[in-house]
Amino acid sequence: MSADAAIEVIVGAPADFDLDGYLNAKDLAFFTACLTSANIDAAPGCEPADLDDDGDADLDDFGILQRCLRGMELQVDLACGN
Ligand SMILES: [Ca+2]
Ligand SMILES: [Ca+2]
Repeated sequence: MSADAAIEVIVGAPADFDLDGYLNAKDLAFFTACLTSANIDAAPGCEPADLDDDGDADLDDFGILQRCLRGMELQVDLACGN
């Protein structure tokens, strides 16, 4: 029961690209590797970095990531991207 609850927390967390339940330097590294200019399609494999779902991985998406960034010790807040 508790294992299911833990999985529920991790799945769907905005910007937690490696799905470890934390938004930290590893997720930031993934995003910065995918960062492009506005209106340029995200590179193959970089689709998760398109946090606002408009096809690119730009500074708008980074703004969402920044609101979610909490460091190594805290689990991501599922509502942080709203
Ligand atoms: Ca993560
Ligand atoms: Ca985007």
